Amino acid sequence: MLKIAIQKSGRLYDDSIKLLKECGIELNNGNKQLKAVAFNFPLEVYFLRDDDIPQYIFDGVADIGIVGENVLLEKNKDIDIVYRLGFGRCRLSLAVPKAMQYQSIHDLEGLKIATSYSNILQQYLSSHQVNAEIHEISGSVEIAPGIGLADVICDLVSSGSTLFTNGLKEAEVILQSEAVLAATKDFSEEKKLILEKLLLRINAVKTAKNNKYILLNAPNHQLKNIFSLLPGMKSPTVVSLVEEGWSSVQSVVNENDFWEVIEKLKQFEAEGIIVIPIEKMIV
Ligand code: PRT
Ligand code: ZN
Repeated sequence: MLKIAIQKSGRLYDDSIKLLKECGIELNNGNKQLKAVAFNFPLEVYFLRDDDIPQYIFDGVADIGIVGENVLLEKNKDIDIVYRLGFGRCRLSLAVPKAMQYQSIHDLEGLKIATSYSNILQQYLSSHQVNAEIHEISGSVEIAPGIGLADVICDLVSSGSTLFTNGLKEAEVILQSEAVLAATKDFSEEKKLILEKLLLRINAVKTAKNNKYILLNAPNHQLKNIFSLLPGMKSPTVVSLVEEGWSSVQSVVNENDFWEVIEKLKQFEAEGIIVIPIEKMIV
């Protein structure tokens, strides 16, 4: 059985559980136990504090885990990132009091910086040859300047509202982060096969989310133009309509260029465009 560690509660919990569910993996974790076994997939799930996940994977207690890249880099264990999951996005930033005239990282020379990410911060400061005093605290970093504990902070930011309400402004982004699937470097052949199966499912779920199924009608003289916009997985499907000179085209379109493609399709006389979400996509 493959052992996966996920966050027990917190910002990554819901998305981690949702991902397993979308992969067709059913768990019985109604009472928030420490671990749960999947009914229909050889997977055992451990519920842990996110900070402990890299160590558990490194020690081999868990084989894989879902954790923020920020935590993984801070803990600096010799484990691999096998999939970037696209949720839990945030950035690790240096933030300074609003009134401070911040121009460059060198303005932090000699200052006191509060953070829960002292390793990442130290590396960043060293790479810019800045000497500052790092004050490690485990939570509520944003209040440190207000209570005189530090001059500036280095903390995770998503909307920026925590910084704003604490009279701080973002000065430098040190790291862009998202949840990742991390894995031990040391797998048995059996576990490797289970991980491959899991990754196939995760990839099918994520690829489906990034694509939409599209159906449209178009005059035959525009089909070449339309195919160039909608290459699809292998190539688009074309079916003749009863109406002479017209065809129906079916393909997939990437979420990122969706509206741009739709606008061009209209220019190429496409009509009756229908767009449908895809549940799973195995390329
Ligand atoms: O109990 P446990 O130790 O497991 O959880 P935790 O409290 O340490 O972590 P948790 O649940 O807060 O966050 C888990 C992971 O979510 C982090 O390691 C990040 O990878 C990711 N993540 C994404 C965030 C945020 N966004 C985020 N905004 N983690 C924390 N924050 C905090 C930030 O520290 C600050 O206090 O939210 C505040 C800022 O948010 P904005 O929206 O006001 O900018
Ligand atoms: Zn934590």
